Amino acid sequence: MAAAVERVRAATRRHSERFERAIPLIASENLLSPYAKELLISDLHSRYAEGLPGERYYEGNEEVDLIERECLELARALFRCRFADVRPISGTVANLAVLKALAEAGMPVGTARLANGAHISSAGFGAFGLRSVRPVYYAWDEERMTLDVPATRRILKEQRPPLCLFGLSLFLFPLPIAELRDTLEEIGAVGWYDAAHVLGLIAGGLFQDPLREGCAVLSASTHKTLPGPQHGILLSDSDRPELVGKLQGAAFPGVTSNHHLHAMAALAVSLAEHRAFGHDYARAVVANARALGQALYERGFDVLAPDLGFTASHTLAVRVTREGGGEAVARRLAEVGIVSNKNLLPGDTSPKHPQGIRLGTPEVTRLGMGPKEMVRIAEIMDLLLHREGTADRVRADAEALKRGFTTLRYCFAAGEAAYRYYDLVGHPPP
Ligand code: DSN
Repeated sequence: MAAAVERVRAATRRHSERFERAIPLIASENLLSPYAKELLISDLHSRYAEGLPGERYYEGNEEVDLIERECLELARALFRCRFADVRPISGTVANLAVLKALAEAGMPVGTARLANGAHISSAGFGAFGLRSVRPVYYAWDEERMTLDVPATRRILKEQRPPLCLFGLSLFLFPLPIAELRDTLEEIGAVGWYDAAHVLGLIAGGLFQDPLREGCAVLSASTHKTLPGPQHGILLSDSDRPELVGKLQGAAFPGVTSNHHLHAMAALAVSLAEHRAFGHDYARAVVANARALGQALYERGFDVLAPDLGFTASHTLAVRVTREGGGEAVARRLAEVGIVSNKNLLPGDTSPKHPQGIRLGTPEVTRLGMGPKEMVRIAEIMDLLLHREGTADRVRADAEALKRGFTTLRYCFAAGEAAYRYYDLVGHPPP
């Protein structure tokens, strides 16, 4: 038993040290601040608090009530809305809550296709399938990597889905919700925005403002461009109590029992930190993504949407057919310490063998990298994938670049080591 404990502790330490050396470019990942991280290992982790503040099913929740009220107030202020619920324990669970609240079996629900960047929640094997709703696919403009508005308008008028999901996991550009708003109103559809990827950009005022553009409800995870704990959130600015009531009932008891109080407390800290630093952070994230796109493009990479500056978010999509396809390229990059993921691109049919990779700048930006370092990352990728640089040489270059960037920015208590979680715990590291 003790040996198993040591094996797991040691593996976790090796994992952390690997990421300390690596260039982390997964668009959906980020680092937690020291104040947020300490709450994840607090006693809150051991407790239950079903229900809402002041209406619990367990005793001992006085401080939990205070934390939850604080978290809700921070969320409502940051996103300028009347309603927040911080009980979904992940983005997918938040999506399930929306489907439970606003959909029923057999209902047509608007969404993008997976190959055009939609999240697996929209799939038959995901949350849509679980709720037995029928996807109505929007038309896609491959050049602009967003919805084709006139064609989507026609589809919506024809199929009349009562619920329309806007949101992507390959989220390069804002979605044209304001342009489709009149159509949504005409067919009586509720607009639903999955902001998981771009939550921190929205809060920073950098992307789009879906609650003002025509979406009644927003769901999200809280650990991507919003650098919080792995958790979920629901937001709405609706003044319709029955909508809010349905969302609350879906969050609990619909799709959660306990809502992971340690993560909720960490989320409160992350929201407060984002109020202080979010605008500067979001601006730097997007500037870095555009700089990385440009630098890769100049080195012969097929970065999507070159005429539009590659991206307006934290994410880049690169077609790597010439370099061996998404699976091989993501693996070769990981072997030298550049961590990304293979990704479906428009036209792809096999999720296991897609033509793309997805790159994101949330984590490298949080560590203080800027456009100069984005050029350096592009040079290193070019060396590996176009100039036959040896793995050892490329790995050494990547590690040398990373060495100067292991402290966190854009948070209180900045400057702490980002990956050495065991420094926080107070007993000897494995
Ligand atoms: N799987 C996550 C992503 O990488 O986009 C979203 O849940």
